[in-house]
Amino acid sequence: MRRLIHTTRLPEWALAVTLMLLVPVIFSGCGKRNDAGPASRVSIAVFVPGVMSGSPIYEMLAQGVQRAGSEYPQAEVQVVEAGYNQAEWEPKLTALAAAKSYDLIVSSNPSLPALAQAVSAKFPEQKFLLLDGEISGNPAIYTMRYNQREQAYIAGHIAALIAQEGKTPIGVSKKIGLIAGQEYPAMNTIMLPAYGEAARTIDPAFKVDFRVVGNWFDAGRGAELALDMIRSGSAVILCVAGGANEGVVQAASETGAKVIWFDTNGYGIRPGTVAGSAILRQDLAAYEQTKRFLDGTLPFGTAEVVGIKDGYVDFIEDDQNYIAAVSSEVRAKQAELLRRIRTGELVLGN
Ligand code: RBF
Repeated sequence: MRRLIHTTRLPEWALAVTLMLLVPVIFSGCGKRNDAGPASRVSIAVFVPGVMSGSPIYEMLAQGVQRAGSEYPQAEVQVVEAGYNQAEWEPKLTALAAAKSYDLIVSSNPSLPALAQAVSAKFPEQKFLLLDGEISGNPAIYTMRYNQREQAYIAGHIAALIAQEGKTPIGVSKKIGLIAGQEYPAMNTIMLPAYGEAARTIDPAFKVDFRVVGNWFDAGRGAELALDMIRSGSAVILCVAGGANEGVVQAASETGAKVIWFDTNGYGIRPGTVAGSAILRQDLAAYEQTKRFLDGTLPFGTAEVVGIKDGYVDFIEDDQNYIAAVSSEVRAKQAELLRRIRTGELVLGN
């Protein structure tokens, strides 16, 4: 492992600017340094491309890395929120690598591999562990991407079952909604198509109303889009919009519409309104892969894709709020789909 304390040729003002840019929000592992001295310390930065609050995928990222760090006395973990201005991500990531203070930078987002690749060209010694993205062949970068075709498929399946059953103010409907924070390749080419494809296995007439917030925080805009969708006939809406999800849930609960939650178990957020949770075990992935790094076994240069059979993508069926919100007929059909995927009877690809 590289030494934590080192000499740097950056002028003092550059260092000050770097530190200001990197507003550290959480420190953990402080005080856990062992007596062997700084040479044995391992410093890990969690680079959050956005903010954690309201985005379960980032909350899980930080939790997982911190949990791994807490199991190794020599490890220290620092979480850095890069904010919503995506133009600032590359300079901020560059500053983090330029500081030469971190043995590993951990992050999560489909846009991170390209950014890390650019930073890696300038700072080839900097190691990256990237989740929810994919790149292979760079000896400094390891990636783990989730099978989001499966995740969106199981979400579309339950959404269509509930819409078809018609126990909402709209009645029987062949239209389901999807609200995304922004358009990006994984959304447009994987999640949106899989969501509709699953719905059309329930009835080929199903259509998807797809709307985009334009950012990952505007709950007011999320609510507006959801209300408009409900007025146009979608009573079940999948939300993948970070902090804007809150507005979608609010609008749905006021109108009796249903929300399908993505990434974490969302039933408790608004019992009765949240009627499905298609999750990623990003906390587990972050924990396990950080541990592999700390054990010296993380296979840098490789890219893994994991899904339902590996236990990293799932649908939560045993939550009391799900059981109370969704009829036993719909739950039985959803359970049957999950069984077929888990046993390999239905292979969705990725
Ligand atoms: N998901 C979030 O929950 N919060 C975010 O702030 C967020 N920002 C993103 C920014 C970009 C540029 C991209 C490509 C995706 C972003 N996502 C965000 C979506 C995230 O990567 C993932 O696709 C979803 O969380 C669904 O698993």
